[in-house]
Formats: sequence, structure tokens, C-alpha cells
Amino acid sequence: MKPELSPMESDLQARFNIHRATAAGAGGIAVVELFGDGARAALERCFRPRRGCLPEAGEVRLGVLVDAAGRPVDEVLVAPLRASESWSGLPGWTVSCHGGAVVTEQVMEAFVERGGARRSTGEILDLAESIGALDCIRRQAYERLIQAYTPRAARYFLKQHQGALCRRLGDLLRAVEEGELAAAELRDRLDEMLNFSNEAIRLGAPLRVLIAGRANAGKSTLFNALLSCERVVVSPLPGTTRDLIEEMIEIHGYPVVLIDSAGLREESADPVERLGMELARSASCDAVLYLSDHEGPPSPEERAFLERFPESQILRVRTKGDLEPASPRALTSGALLSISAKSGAGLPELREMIRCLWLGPPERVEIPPLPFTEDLLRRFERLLESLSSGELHIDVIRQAFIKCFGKLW
Ligand SMILES: Nc1nc2c(ncn2[C@@H]2O[C@H](COP(=O)(O)OP(=O)(O)O)[C@@H](O)[C@H]2O)c(=O)[nH]1
Ligand SMILES: [Mg+2]
Repeated sequence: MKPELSPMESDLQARFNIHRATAAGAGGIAVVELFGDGARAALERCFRPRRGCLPEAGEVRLGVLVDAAGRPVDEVLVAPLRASESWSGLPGWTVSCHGGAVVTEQVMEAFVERGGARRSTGEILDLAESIGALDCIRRQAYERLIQAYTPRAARYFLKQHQGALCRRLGDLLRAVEEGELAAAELRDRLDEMLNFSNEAIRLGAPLRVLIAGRANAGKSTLFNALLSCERVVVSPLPGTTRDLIEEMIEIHGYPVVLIDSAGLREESADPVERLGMELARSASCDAVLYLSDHEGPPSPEERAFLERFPESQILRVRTKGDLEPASPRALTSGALLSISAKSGAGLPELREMIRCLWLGPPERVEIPPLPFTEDLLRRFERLLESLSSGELHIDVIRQAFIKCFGKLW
């Protein structure tokens, strides 16, 4: 029996869908895609091929697109899109037009006049997933791929879009079916994938690192040094930085968002600086680089700030190492590393420590197929939960896979 369609799904299937595949704005060409029943009829009415009729699979046709009043809108290339060759797994049509913003808009409008509905990329993915053209893993890989921040991430998500993680799950299931893997071993393998998932998740979800510490500790200087540019103002006056300032850097192919913040100090007469400290205290981040340019215990403000975070999320760093070498006491009192943002000493070690603590293997080491989003992590957890009892019949295992991922591979 076919499951009931949600209102969103039935709307997506009721009309044909118009999707701008290329980004908004001016470009050499733009590509508009059409999916669903009614797209062929619409093309038959508004596309006038130079010769012949609509192209067959594997063909491309040049012609003129006209609006409902019969006025030419643009000269376009039309080609059918096979499901097996389509990024979404949906069959459809591609219409390549001249890439001006106005022209593309008019091309899309010509299809709206013929009964189509404009859809975002997310809506096309919803449609593809709801009719089983794309599974949840490949869908999420696609979403990560088009917004990949680094080449390493793009390579990884392309592999997942091509089915690497799906194949790994399929292989595990077949090994159980063929008696090569016991249910307990299957659980171990899945558990291991779960345990290493952070390294795959961090390729697509940038680690947010807050640079914090007392006023004048050297936060903004370090921020600029890691960015390799003079992005923020540095000065010997305490209270220079007031806002939270974010920029993205790359560490071994992982995207990392650095956040510079106002220094923490006991009393400040400046209300704007006090607001800045409030922002620093409430900043959303995954990890903290806690900078200090002196020895000695943290102030009550610093202690209260640090108590918000588990120790595993804090890396204490001694700054201005060029002025006086950090004494062994400073390093044993919590700071693991001494740096000089001015001379660059210790910065490679700092990047390496960030990678080891919170990211994953270095770029030369390939990351295997793992759950690579928070959503997939939850699905793996649910799968493991439903496989938690002793010996399991293969049918139960299959059912658990279907329940968590919507399909078997
Ligand atoms: N010698 C030396 N001075 C530094 C270093 N880092 C920062 N400073 C100086 O310390 C002062 C405060 O730096 P800043 O980055 O604005 O500190 P923030 O208030 O923590 O952002 C400035 O005069 C910087 O030039 C360093 O590594 N070595
Ligand atoms: Mg600053």
C-alpha cells in the first residue's frame, strides 16, 4: 500500500516544478529545470525548436521560448534529463538560456504561465526523497556538496553523493545475510562509525572557535595572524574589540569559524565594552581558545566564563612568547602551548592542536564513509538502539535499516 502523501508532497506532485539550477544573478548562461507531469506539455506549447520537435533522450535542441502571448523570450537549448543522470534522481528537462537576471526570470515566468510552480532546491530534494528517487543519505550529501567550504569537504561529499556510505551499509548488511558477520559484530562496526562521525560532520559543519581572554591578551592579534590578514583593529588600549567578529579559515581541509571577542575584565566604565563582554560570555561556539599573557590564577570573571565549558572544549594558550619565554610553571598551570602571534612562533602547533582536539585526521589521510550530518548521527543512534538486543534475525535487522534510512542498499 502506498503511504498517504503529506499536503506538501501532493502539492509538489500536482503541478510541474520549475527549478533554477544556477545561482541568481548574471552569468554566461542559466539553467532552468522542469520536473513532473505537465512539463512536456508546457514545453510543447512554449518552445519552438529550430527544426523537428522536442528532443529525445540524448539529444539537445536549439529553439525559441515564447511567452503566453507568443512573444519570444529567449533563444534556449532544451534537453531531456534521465532520472539516472539527474542530480535529484528525478527525470525532467533542462532549459539553458542566456544568463542575465531578467532573461532567466522571464524564462521561468513563461513556464509559470503554463501552470508550473517555482521550487527551491530544497523543495526539489523533498520531492525526490518523498517518491524514493533519492535516499536521505544521498540527499544530505548533495546539500553538503553544494555548500562545501573546502576542496577536501567537496571531494568527501561528492563520494557520499555517489553512494559511498550507502554501499558501506549495504556491504555490512550483506555480510550479515551471508553469515560472515554476527549481529554483535554489526553493532560494533556501526558503533565505531558513530564514534568517528565527528571528523566527517566537521567537514560540513564548521567548528566555531571563540578566542577569549583578558583585555590585551592578544586575541585580535592572533585572530589576524590565523587569518593571515589585518582583519580587526589591534591596539595596546584595553577595550578595543567590542563586537563578536567571525571569519572562516581552513585547517587541513576542515572549515573553522574563528570568533574574536571583547576582553574579560572586572570593571569597565564604558557601557559599550560591557555590552561586548556580554556578547563574549554568551557567544555560541564549540570550542574556546583561552589566551593569557601572564602567569597567575584567573580572575573571578575569567573563572565564571570558563565554567560554562567542559574542559574538553577549552584550549589554554600562553601568548606573547617573544617577550619572555613562558616558564615551565605557566605551562604546567594549564596552558598547553606558548605562542607569539607577532612572530608566528607556535602558530603551526596551535593549528595542529585544534585539529587533534576537535577535528579529524590530517588532509593526507582519507576519511572513510561515516555519518556526516547531525541528522545521520541520530539515525545511526536509532539504528543501534533497535539492534541492541542479543541475537537478531536478519529480517529484524533489515526492518531496522528501513525504519532508519527508508531503504536498503
Ligand atoms: N610582543 C608581542 N605583542 C603582542 C603579541 N600579541 C599581541 N601583542 C600586543 O598586545 C596588545 C594587545 O593586543 P590585541 O590583539 O589588541 O589584544 P586583545 O585585547 O586581546 O584583542 C597590542 O599592543 C599588540 O600589539 C605578541 O605575540 N607579541
Ligand atoms: Mg581585541
